Amino acid sequence: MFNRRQFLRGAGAITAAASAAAVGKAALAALPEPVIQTGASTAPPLVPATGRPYNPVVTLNGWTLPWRMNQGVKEFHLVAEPVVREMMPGFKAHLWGYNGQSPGPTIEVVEGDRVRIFVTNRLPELTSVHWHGQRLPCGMDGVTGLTQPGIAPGKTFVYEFVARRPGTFMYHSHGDEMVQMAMGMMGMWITHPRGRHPLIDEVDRDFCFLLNAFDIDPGSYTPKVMTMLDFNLWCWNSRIFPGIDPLVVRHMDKVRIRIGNLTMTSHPIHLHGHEFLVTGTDGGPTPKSARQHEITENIAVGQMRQLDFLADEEGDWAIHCHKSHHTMNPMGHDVPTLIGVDHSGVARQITRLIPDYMAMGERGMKDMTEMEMPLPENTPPMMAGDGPFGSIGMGGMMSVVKVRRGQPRGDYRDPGWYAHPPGTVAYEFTGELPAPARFQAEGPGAMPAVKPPHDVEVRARKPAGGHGAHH
Ligand SMILES: [Cu+2]
Repeated sequence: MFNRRQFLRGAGAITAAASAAAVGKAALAALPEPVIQTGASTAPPLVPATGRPYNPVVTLNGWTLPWRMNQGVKEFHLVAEPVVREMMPGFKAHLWGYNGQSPGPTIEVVEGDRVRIFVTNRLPELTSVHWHGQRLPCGMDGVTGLTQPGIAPGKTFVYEFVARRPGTFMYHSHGDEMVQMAMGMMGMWITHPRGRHPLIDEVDRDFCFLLNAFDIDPGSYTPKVMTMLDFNLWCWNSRIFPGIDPLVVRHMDKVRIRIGNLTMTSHPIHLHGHEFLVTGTDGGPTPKSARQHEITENIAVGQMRQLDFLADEEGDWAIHCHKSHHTMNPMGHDVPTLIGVDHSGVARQITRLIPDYMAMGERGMKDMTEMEMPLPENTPPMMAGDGPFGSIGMGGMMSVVKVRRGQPRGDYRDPGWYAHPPGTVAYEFTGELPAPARFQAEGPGAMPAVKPPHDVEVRARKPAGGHGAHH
């Protein structure tokens, strides 16, 4: 557990660090006390008590970092450190992050704010923080070796710049980047517009989350940092479904969802039941003439997207990555496809050798969600998430937008499952099935062969000038 006295003892030495020389001595008289988060639940929006007012965001399974005003400068304190992240109930991962969690806290500021961020390194190796997408002095860009020396273990560096343009941004490690990103060192940054903005509408609910991915073997706790593509945990804010909180909104709310991608592949994020406008990208607000309605938006690696929609349809609407492997939890990709294969005889023989053997997948793989398959300790189920009608059979990058007429303004509490009006749910047909008429209408004449198939002769010649051959 984090202990304040221990931290301050460390900070005493840090204050003397030469790296801080560029910043006024007054600013360093005392570091802002770091705020540490130990839980993984969604914190309520942090309404600003100081500085310009704005409508704060809600970070899914995350929180916003409180700040201190120091002579007109917003001061934040990020602590890079090993953390334990609950990725879903019953499954914890040993990650690296900031202030007790991965991802780190969301930083929220206002366009034009002067921001000072203290970054203390409590990792066993050097780090630095890159402020992804910000306009800033080059020396504040946070690239180890290029724009600054790495922050050595135990040291604190200071970053200071003006948040010049409004939008959705990210921050992440830029020292031993491959390892530290694979371990979860990232967070979101929101710069709210100063006053009314012609291209940024005011919304009732403003959600944000990062797309991130880990490769953690079943039964273990630490990500494999060398993995490049074959991740087995596809996360929103280092959480996997059903561990991702729902996005709870009031019927007819204007809703904004901001998403940043720090995985190594793109994610087509798909919302059910509504169309959204892509109102912002990495470059800032999208001109109104260039906006189009979408139901799926592909978010490439390193990109941010801002999606706005009117929640005018009540219900429990799925929102998920449309790459179906990304709505799954750990599995081996070398499992053969066995749909249609009757392997009951084989299973009987194998069971003589391996009593626990379980034949899988001959009717698809969803059966496995209902099987009580023994899993190693600290392993999430491959597909899980119980809904009101049974197993949802999904994991990974998935949540539910819950649109409710009765949801009070500003209330983010889960209202439970949607009570469908009578007669509006798909139902089982129990009458007699009519014979399919089209089979009689179609015949061999429906698509006549151009030419009866005869033996086909192909002449192939090796490009290197070898001998021709007849087949
Ligand atoms: Cu995906």
